[in-house]
Amino acid sequence: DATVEDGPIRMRSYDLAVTPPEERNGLLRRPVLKSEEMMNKVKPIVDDVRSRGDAALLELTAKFDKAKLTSTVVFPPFAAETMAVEREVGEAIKTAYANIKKFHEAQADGATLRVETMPGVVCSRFARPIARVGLYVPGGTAILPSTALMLGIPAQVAGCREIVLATPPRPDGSISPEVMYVANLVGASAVLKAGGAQAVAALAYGTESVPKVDKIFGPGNQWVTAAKMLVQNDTDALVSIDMPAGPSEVLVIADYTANPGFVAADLLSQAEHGVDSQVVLVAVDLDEAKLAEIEKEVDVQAHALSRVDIVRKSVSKSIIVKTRSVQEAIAFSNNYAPEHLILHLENASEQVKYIDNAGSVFVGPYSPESCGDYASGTNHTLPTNGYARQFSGVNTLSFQKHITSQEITQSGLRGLGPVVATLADCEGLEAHANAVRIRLKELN
Ligand code: HSO
Ligand code: ZN
Repeated sequence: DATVEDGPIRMRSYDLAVTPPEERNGLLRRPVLKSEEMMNKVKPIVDDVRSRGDAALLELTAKFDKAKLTSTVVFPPFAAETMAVEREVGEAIKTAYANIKKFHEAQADGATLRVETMPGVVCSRFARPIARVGLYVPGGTAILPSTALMLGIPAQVAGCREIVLATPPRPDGSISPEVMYVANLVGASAVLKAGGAQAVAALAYGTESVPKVDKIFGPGNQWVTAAKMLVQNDTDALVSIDMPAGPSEVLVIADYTANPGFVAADLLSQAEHGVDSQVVLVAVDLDEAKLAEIEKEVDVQAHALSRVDIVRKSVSKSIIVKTRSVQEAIAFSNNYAPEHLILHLENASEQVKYIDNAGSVFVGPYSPESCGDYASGTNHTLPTNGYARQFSGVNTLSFQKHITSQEITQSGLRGLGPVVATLADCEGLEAHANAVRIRLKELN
């Protein structure tokens, strides 16, 4: 990019107390995703892969990823040279793998829930893995083996039978060895060398070489997100998705105890993801000197980053919200419902009980988001765009579904049957009532 700009890298400030309500609502809003426009662009791609399968996939990969492939899927055992990573990186991946696995194993629902609701009426619930899952690992400006870990480990822990990992190939047709290394660790049953809407379509419908899956997971750009929404709505595809994904976000709440360098570093770690990353600093009764220190740190640290051009764009759209109290700050955060929430607060752990909406919380000065992004154990595939109000991040249960069952004894049916017959009569559904009465008659 030849149009590298210069000058300070700064956020815009708002004082919440004097911000009129409409503007205050504006602070909570993320940039509008042009979802309808994207749907129209993505539909022909999805349809093409659906009808022409591998041929379409190969053409689209040549067009969008500039990779000329002869086949799109690699099956295990993966060739050693495709997974060759530096020793230090391999060790780091293994430690991250162990932590993430430990946390996600603890989430697995292996127990059967059994409740006798009335004498002789036993209701149960048990979990089963989703058989075939597709994991989308974005390409683009960064390679993301961490995303392969975050999606692959819960799939493996849940016991999914088929794990298809899709990621765009590099122009030479290869996949980064780090991603292949993780694919192998998590027991991927296939690696699909494709990205964007075409990869999502291949996972949803299957092609001659790509196995069809039952659920598609993972973050992605607007094309990927639109394609996921599209296939989810097609009953022919019979596929579900993890969550509606948008650009990554962080909201940092900082009070007088906050270390300005730490706060700035946390803001920038999110800002470097992409030009559309959302970064919000909520200041709790900070004096101008402290705020100026944080802003200076943002500027200085940003200029030292290799991704300074990305950061410049995302920071310029980011905001500082000044509040008078922790309560006011947390209320704002709960309304914003950030993907990541970092608490640079005195007694930060005491405040967690007031957090109602957030994808993942980072408590205290020594819990940077980076740790959750890579290796502490929590998942980094989290709800964005305010969806933390009603969605959880990806977790082991995302790869399982629950089946309920009931077993009723003869005496149980004597007790429950009349209740059911009455309700069936009330709904005018005679056959339902008969299914009970025919048995009650036999029992008498
Ligand atoms: N912060 C990103 C995840 C990530 N960070 C991957 C580094 N690599 C979205 O939660
Ligand atoms: Zn990150």
